[in-house]
Amino acid sequence: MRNYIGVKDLGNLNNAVKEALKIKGNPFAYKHLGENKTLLMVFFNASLRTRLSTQKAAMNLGMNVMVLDINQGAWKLETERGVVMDGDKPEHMLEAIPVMAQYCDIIAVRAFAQFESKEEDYQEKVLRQFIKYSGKPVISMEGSCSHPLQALADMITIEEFKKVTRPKVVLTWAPHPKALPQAVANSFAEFMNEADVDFTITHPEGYALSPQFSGNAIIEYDQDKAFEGADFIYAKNWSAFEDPNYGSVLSKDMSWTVNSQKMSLSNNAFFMHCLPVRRNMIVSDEVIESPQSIVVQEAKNREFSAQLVLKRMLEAL
Ligand code: SN0
Repeated sequence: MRNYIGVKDLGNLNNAVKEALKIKGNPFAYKHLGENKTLLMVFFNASLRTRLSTQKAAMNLGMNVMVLDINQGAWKLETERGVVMDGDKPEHMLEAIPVMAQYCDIIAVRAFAQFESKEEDYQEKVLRQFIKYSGKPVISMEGSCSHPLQALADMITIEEFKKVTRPKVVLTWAPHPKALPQAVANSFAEFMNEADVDFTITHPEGYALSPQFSGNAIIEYDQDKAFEGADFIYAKNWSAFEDPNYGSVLSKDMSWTVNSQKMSLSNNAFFMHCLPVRRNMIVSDEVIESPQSIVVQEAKNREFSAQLVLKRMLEAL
């Protein structure tokens, strides 16, 4: 594998999930692969799970790991060419990226949506610049419109917990105080469209995701109706995608919070969320603390989604 930006980079999704579960069964079996190889993780935004799970995955493979937090200790980076750099950004990405590439074999990057230009966000402008100017394999640790390491971990988790061959999976919007990217919801939808599941997305009107990601999902504006018969409830907030509201909060309707009464409409569904989660906005204390909540198991699988991607990249170096 050269780069990991979306589901297509995995080839056959079933095989990828099987391979990740095999790695989970024996995580240190490939320790020789990463000998004297270095992963550089570059963060433009905060992280807890991605930072720890990706580093752990690299260590399982015997790699060395370096972490750079742009905005905390590194020079602030200019991203636009042609700018007179007389402001607060001392370094340009056009030098910084090839320099970073000198010290590593694989680069993983987190760069959230800026919400300044939908076109730039949906072209994954920062990740594309890393691919173009580093000459190294690049992993998205959440770009501006997708989070494929999370979605692969979600896929692995559903495979482990499903009780029927073709479960009903529901992605539900839930309220949040701030404008969040569509990235997690986009990638989850992208992967579910490739998976053998019955997939519904429920959200208030005005929150349609990009059709490029929502694909063939059933769209249901009545959350209660969407929950009926669900085997998995995947909650997430996202800001509006459609123009002219791109990146805005249109609703904080607390009747969309996932609580016990709503879960009781489902088929005793498992509750999933990528975390971090705002309790009693997105999900009630009762639901996230219930035995049906599998958010921690889901986070554990971040290690194996990252390890699968790193393993395939190391094999192709
Ligand atoms: C990010 C998002 O894309 O929604 C990362 C999720 C893995 N979430 C946040 O930025 C949450 C911030 C907050 O204030 O709750």
